[in-house]
Amino acid sequence: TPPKIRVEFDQSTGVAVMHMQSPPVNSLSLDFLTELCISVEKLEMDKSCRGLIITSAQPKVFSAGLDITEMYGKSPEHCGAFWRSVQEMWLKLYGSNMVTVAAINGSSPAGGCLMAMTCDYRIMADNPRYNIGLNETQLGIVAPFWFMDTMKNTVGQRTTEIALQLGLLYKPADALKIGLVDQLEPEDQVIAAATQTISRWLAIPDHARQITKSMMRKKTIDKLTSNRESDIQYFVNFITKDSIQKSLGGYMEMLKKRRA
Ligand code: CO8
Repeated sequence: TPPKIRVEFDQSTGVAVMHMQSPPVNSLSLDFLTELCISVEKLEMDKSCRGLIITSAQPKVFSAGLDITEMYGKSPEHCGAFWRSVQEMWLKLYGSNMVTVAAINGSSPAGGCLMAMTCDYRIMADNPRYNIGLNETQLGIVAPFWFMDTMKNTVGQRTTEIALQLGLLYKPADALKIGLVDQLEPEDQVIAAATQTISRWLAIPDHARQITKSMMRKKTIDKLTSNRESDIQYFVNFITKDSIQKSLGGYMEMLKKRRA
């Protein structure tokens, strides 16, 4: 199978661009997340790499979020391994020493939004057909505490309460208004704008910026790190319930019908 992640590293700038290329919609499968984590780890260990831009090679979609087929009709063991890889992705990206910028060139629901929120800065394509947000409740599921924390850290408590209960997906202009994204650009300029932003961030001494980032995020990261196993247990119990499986099945049907 072809690689789901393609990394372009520019030695002269110290910036890597990670293209997610898992057709059709970059859904976060176990394989995809494993590959992504390996790529991030490699870059993290490479001292010459100081910045990372995450973007999509698929048209219209940044990432459709967690791959629902990894949570539907699967064994508890599989669901557990899958959830561990979701945690790993979040821990690696939210705790990265690199400057990270999400170049959101398409829709970014649920896990896609989570991934974008792990970055230091978000630039979204100014196309009203795209949306972004944590829409879990619309699927009859509940965003885990660390999804909630990440959103709270991004847009604040009040906005998060509303967004999460209603499972809101925001158009780019509205996402900008609530601070879920930081900047809008015409679609074909999103990556160039991300490159520009990152060079500004890289002008700050690395150690000072890194310590600041890590101090800001430490409490949130420690909360998951010290509850990892119970979070997996909770997820597996929740997702394998008959009622939840039924919701997920219905949601997948709806996705397919909508297209037909
Ligand atoms: N997982 C698996 N397959 C998916 C997913 C997904 N998340 N999203 C789309 N697909 C499939 C579709 O079913 C479709 O399959 P097929 O070709 O067989 O019909 C194919 O991908 C293409 O999808 P669309 O035709 O819908 O493509 P569009 O370009 O029209 O739309 C969107 C793209 C906007 C991304 C749209 O597909 C969409 O809205 N997808 C669903 C997104 C979503 O709701 N994701 C939520 C996942 S749950 C999550 O991330 C966090 C869960 C936390 C769990 C906590 C429990 C405790």
